[in-house]
Amino acid sequence: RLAALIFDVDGTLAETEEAHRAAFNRAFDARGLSWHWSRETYRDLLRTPGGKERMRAFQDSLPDAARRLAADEIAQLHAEKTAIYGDILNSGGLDLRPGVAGLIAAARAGGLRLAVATTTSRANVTALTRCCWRQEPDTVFDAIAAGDEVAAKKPAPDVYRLALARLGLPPDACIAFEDSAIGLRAALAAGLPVVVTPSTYTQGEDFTGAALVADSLTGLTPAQLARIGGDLA
Ligand code: XBP
Ligand code: MG
Repeated sequence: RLAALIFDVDGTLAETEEAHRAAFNRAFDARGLSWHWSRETYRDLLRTPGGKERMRAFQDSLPDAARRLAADEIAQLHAEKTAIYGDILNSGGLDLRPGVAGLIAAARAGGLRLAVATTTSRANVTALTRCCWRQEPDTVFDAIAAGDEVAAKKPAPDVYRLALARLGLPPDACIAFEDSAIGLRAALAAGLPVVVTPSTYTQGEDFTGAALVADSLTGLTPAQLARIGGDLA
């Protein structure tokens, strides 16, 4: 029986990646680094989930003569990026994707529990719920599992397993919502049925194994979701 919905954040609740990209570029500029991530570069870099991991992958792709940042410098730069991302969301300009607010409200009214399983940090979840719901994350969600709390980020199932543990529920009582192939693999590996709404950066990826692939969550009801969960259980 369906008991909870577990949401990815970036790309699923909102189209956040352009705000992330702007925050990375501003952090690079503020440090005097000559790094700049265009949309095309960022599309490739999104194959590496996690901001610190993404900066490391980018650095590894540079010529040998380029200046290398040590692990603690990457961590510091990423903390600066997170602060800038918070400022960007704080100044508005980011909306939830269509259907998200309605589904979350209907699920809550129908007695379902709500959770987040994200690669990004809890600080960025807070920035998003304040920006889009004008509420604290613990008011919107019953459980939050973030990438910096687990040993392995998506596509590993760890962050979904942590969300399930915090909900105290088995995977067949939940449905995961994702926008990317990497996130889909993480949720499937945790045994969850998955609804995929591709985002601007993940259009055309391989969503084999998804219970449903839809343009948006608009019009999706808890009753339809209970059937999706039931069919797969
Ligand atoms: C999102 C990500 C994140 C963000 C940046 O993946 O990969 O790395 O791009 O966030 P998903 P941080 O939607 O699959 O969770 O810089 O905070 O890591
Ligand atoms: Mg995502």
